[in-house]
Amino acid sequence: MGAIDAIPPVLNSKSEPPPLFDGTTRLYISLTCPFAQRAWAARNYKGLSDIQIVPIDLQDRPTWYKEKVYPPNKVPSLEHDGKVTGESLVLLEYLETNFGGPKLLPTDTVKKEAAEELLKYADTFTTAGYSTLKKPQAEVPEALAPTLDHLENALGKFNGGPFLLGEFSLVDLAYAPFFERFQIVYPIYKNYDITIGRPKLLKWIQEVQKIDAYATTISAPEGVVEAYKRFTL
Ligand SMILES: N[C@@H](CCC(=O)N[C@@H](CS)C(=O)NCC(=O)O)C(=O)O
Repeated sequence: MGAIDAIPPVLNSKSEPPPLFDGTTRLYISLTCPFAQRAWAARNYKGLSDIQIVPIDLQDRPTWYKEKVYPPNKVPSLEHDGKVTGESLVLLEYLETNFGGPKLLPTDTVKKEAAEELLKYADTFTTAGYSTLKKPQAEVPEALAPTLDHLENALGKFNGGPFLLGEFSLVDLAYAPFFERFQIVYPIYKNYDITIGRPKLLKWIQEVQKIDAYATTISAPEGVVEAYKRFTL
């Protein structure tokens, strides 16, 4: 697919800004940020190679990013049509509405309702995932059960998956970057496999990771393990 191109160099505090607001559409990301990964993979899947990927180094952030691009100073953000939009879930819908390429939201009423419910639930899932990383090992399976079971049950609704609405959609992109990281770090830091007894979830993440548009956005597991140590403290 056209949009799966070489990843451009990462910009840091020493880098000049791109020629801002020159009509180019730019998606600012960090190569390791799960929020940014949502929008990055959606852009790839839709084949939107006209949207330039601009990776920035969050540990050594260019000052122009906050001053001239996105005052909240977070990624992702999208420079498009003379304005900048942030918030990953907002951006998923923005890409869906304002750009071409394969659609990532269903038109079917029942699936649309399910999409809305699951997109709303995404924050509950991520919050549970991060807060449970701080809990003692013995409490982990019970603390994670409600959110993991919610997704396992959701995967049974539409032709048994493999994706959350049956076919691949924005909903999968809302969850997968976080699930991918939790699947790596829970066995290591909490001796707990988050897919144990949840075969649909295991199949789901495997299928998402097979999609080229997503596969190119996956972070190296060693980097995830190292970066997530701080969430366990
Ligand atoms: N709610 C935001 C969260 C984005 C976010 O927290 N991104 C992190 C990187 S993974 C970030 O930019 N952190 C920098 C900071 O908070 O200063 C979204 O969904 O886009």
